[in-house]
Amino acid sequence: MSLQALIFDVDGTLADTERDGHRVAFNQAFTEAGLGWHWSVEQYGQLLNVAGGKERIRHYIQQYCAEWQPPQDLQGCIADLHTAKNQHYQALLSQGTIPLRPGVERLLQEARAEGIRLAIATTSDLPNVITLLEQTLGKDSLSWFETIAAGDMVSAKKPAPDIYNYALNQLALEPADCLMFEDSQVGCQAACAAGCRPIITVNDYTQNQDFAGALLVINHLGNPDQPFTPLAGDSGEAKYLTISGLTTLWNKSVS
Ligand code: XBP
Ligand code: MG
Repeated sequence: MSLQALIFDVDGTLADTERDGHRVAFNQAFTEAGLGWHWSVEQYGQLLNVAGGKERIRHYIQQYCAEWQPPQDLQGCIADLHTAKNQHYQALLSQGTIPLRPGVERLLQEARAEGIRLAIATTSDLPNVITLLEQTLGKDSLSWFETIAAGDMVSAKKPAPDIYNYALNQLALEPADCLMFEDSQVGCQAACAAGCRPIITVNDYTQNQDFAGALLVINHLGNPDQPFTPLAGDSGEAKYLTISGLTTLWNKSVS
């Protein structure tokens, strides 16, 4: 048995898309719809506990908009806001201002060179993922991933394991054949519930969260000239994650 595949979360893991991407786009959609809603950087950190854009808007309405008179078709209203938000988000990505996180491109290339299969499991919608990948890694990069499990392909969003189960099913692999990469507590819970101890790369929004069950917690994947900071778990002498380092970690996790 050997490590077969790496499965990546997108938002917060491949790129820091939340604060300056999704959040800004949500606010643009709210303004455009004539709503007086504005999600600050701080408040958005709380709202991120609810995965999924439509689910997040619904949660916000329930928690913070007691005075607001909802339209008869609330579901349609939320869907329209979410569609508009995604258009703004993709326009923002197309400006090229949101780069991949340190070590992401290097590790993906290394995995491809060593025949390790790649997949994505995200709460975000597929067109958002496609735009991010094409913008940062080029059009060809979509073909690097055997499956891109995204958004409403499953009904229960993270922390439910469904999107990981969907990706594993598409890959025809067991959780023990894979390593999963996440940045958040809800993502960590989803990976654990799917049967895999994830590797966590934290960001500003998630650095103080609880990553019970994670194999390793670091600040980013690292690069030869940009070592990661270990936060929990055993990264040995490694300064950046390589396929060889991941194989060692994976061997320990399955033995
Ligand atoms: C992160 C999310 C998403 C995005 C918004 O997804 O929670 O909901 O904030 O995306 P992940 P959508 O970390 O799983 O990649 O608006 O497209 O849902
Ligand atoms: Mg994430």
